[in-house]
Amino acid sequence: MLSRRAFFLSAIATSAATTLARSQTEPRANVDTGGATQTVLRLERRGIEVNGKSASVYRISQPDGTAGIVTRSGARFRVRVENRIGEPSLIHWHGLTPPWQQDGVPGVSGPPIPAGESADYDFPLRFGGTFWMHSHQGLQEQLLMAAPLIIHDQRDRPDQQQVILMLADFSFTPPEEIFATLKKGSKMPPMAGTPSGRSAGMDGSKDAGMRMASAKPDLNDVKYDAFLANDRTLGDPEVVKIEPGGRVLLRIINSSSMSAFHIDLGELEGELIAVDGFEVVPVTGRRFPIAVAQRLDIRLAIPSAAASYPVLAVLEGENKQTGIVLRAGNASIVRIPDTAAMASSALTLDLERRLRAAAPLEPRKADRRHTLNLTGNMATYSWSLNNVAWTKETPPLPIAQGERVELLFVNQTPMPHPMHLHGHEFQVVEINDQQFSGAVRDTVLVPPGHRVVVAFDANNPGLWALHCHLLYHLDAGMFTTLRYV
Ligand SMILES: [Cu+2]
Repeated sequence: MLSRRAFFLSAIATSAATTLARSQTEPRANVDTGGATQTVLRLERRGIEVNGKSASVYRISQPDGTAGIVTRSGARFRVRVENRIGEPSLIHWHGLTPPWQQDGVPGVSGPPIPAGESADYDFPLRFGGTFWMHSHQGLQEQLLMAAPLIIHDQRDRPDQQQVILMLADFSFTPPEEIFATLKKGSKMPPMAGTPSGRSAGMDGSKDAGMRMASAKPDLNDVKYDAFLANDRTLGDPEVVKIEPGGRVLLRIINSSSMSAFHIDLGELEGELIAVDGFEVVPVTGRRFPIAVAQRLDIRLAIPSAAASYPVLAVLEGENKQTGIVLRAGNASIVRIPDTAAMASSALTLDLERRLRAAAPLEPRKADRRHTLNLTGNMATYSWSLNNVAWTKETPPLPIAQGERVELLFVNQTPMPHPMHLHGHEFQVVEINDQQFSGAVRDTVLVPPGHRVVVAFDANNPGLWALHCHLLYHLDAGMFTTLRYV
């Protein structure tokens, strides 16, 4: 008799892009499929309250209500996704390196899961760290179709409490309407020509419509109604009990569609030990930038007196903030306003330049380099790579198995773009022509006028997405694929 797993693996082996085993949705969890446990993740609608108003959003959770997955390195990622939202969906395992057919990008890795059906996933987890999952279908991510994906490994210490902080931007306006407004040139000022080469020289035009009055460069296309930390605002923040004198590992995930933040640890000094799941030589500080889709692992040593410690995220270029409160002992909780005293600056690469991978790629000359000019036109809200807005007919960039590949991102627009490569971890090796052995990660910020080079080993053959992780830029076509099959 063919087990489900054997069926799944043979399906993968014998056909190409439509291989996800499908079955009718059934109400069951943790199905034992021949020795290893399968985790069920349900895509569902749910109601939340934001600023006293109710909203209908999505969730990715196990039957017991747990959002996302916590697992361990070396285990298999054995998951069934049940689509219960009444429309097609597909979930991407951000930062993982599955076989390409299980990567969760509709039209690239495979078709979306139809309403009422499910798909099975099964692949080994090569490494641990802080990852996340989100819909790659349409604009579902804006409606919070995202969840943590935490993989424990030998770095986890028994004496440290883990606290997940998931950031999101929220609007009561439906995402399709947000996108339509962005595309309506009338509401947007024309883009002020091509950038002069430095972010400081960019004179971000101000707009009374969708965009907030912004610092330079052009930031925050979308005017959001709220910024969420673990689904809540500072009006009613999550309060996490921690041990006075204890250790905390903050796992911060920026699951926002469009918003970057400065993490503000207040009076606590933190030690940044990993970015996008990969270890870095520790960097201590009280403020750390986090672009869209990036993750930060920050270790905190909590003083022994009872006290409460807000962990805030301040929107880049503005004073809006969100966050959670760590409460050590019976400290009182002070109400924190949702605006900071001062507007923050735009994110820079100052920290990125200082980061050093704890385990860098083996030194090696690149076999191939692809240049990706980040291009676009704000007036028509068109975004592209090398002036091509992606369609299914766009030819993939060629690479070959075994190669060391470099990607040079050149940002020719007045907006920052967080660039994400699927299925591979890369190392940041050059910023503005300065070479260094930077962080290993999966998403790198490319500010206006900057040139950033990342390197990776082509060790996971397939058809892979490469794109800006700002949701409306991605949807507008700032996307391409790499292929080696
Ligand atoms: Cu972008």
